[in-house]
Amino acid sequence: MSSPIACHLPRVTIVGAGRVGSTLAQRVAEKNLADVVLLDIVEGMPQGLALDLLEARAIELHNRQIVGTNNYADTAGSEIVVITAGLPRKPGMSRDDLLRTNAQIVVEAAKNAIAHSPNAIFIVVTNPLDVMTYLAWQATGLPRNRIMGMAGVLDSARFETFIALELGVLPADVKAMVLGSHGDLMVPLSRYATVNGVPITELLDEATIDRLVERTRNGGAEIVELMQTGGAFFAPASATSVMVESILLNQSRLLPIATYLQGEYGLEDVVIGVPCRLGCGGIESILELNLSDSESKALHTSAQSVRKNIERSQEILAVK
Ligand code: TXD
Repeated sequence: MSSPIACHLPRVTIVGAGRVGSTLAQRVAEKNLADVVLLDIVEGMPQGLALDLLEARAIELHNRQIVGTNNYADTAGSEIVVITAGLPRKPGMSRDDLLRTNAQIVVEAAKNAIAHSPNAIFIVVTNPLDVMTYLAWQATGLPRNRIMGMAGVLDSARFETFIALELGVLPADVKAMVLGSHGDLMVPLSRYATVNGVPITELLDEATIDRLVERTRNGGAEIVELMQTGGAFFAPASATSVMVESILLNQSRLLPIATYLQGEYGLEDVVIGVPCRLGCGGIESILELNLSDSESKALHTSAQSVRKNIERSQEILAVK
């Protein structure tokens, strides 16, 4: 046999092999999208998860490589880096404490990852999402098209789910977009939500839509309340895998993505969720929708709260 040709298969690094990270690793490998490197600070854990995922390959019928590691050198040459590393908020921990802890983790992860994968596109998942994406953008010095946050795809999927449940229709037939920050101040755009092109305003009364919007805003908290220990991870991993797929397969999907704004929607120097076209170069363009006064006001209120937390994070990181 002649010597094998060296093949370069796309590689996705996932920093943080917790519930979102490990579920994402499974999705990426089983969708046959890329080889996966799972990195965590806990020794042995990502290695064990990688072995478990490898052992499922014969059953799931794919041949993607999955490596678990504690060493950034093993992530070298990744096309995509997803950052899910962070700590959950523990009892007695203030929001500021959480901001400090996760800011340090995300900044360190972003710097280490970019050092080994200078051409990667970064997707941040760690909360508070919009602020962490801003910090990772700052830490890497990447152009804004190559670093983004995942939240809107998840929040939109939740809105779509609640609309589908209410109407008794196939969830895949429902299309909706949620903009703004990831939290209480997110901006679900009911005016643009449809069931196979039919606006939901034709199908549901205002009070019902308001109820579904409220449930969407509370989507993460509803799951935390039920589970008691930790939060959602299946849908967050699915939402992130859609972004990974759109980049690797150059699908140019129009998705709500947390991105650094430079004047779009009248907003500057802030990261917030807006519709973006996502392809192999990262964010290809930002779509500026014609928002109503109340939608625009809600987006600005959302951005102001992110801006406040960005400023707080700068103070925290400056002190250390
Ligand atoms: O829509 C969204 N953006 C979100 C965000 C949806 C769901 C979850 N969201 C946030 O993602 C959540 O609030 C957390 O901030 C992250 C990860 O959530 P997950 O549920 O996966 O948390 P885990 O299971 O606690 O996993 C975090 C892992 C854990 O294994 C830690 O050991 C690891 O992060 N960790 C680190 N890895 C590498 N390097 C460092 N420094 C580090 N510190 C912790």
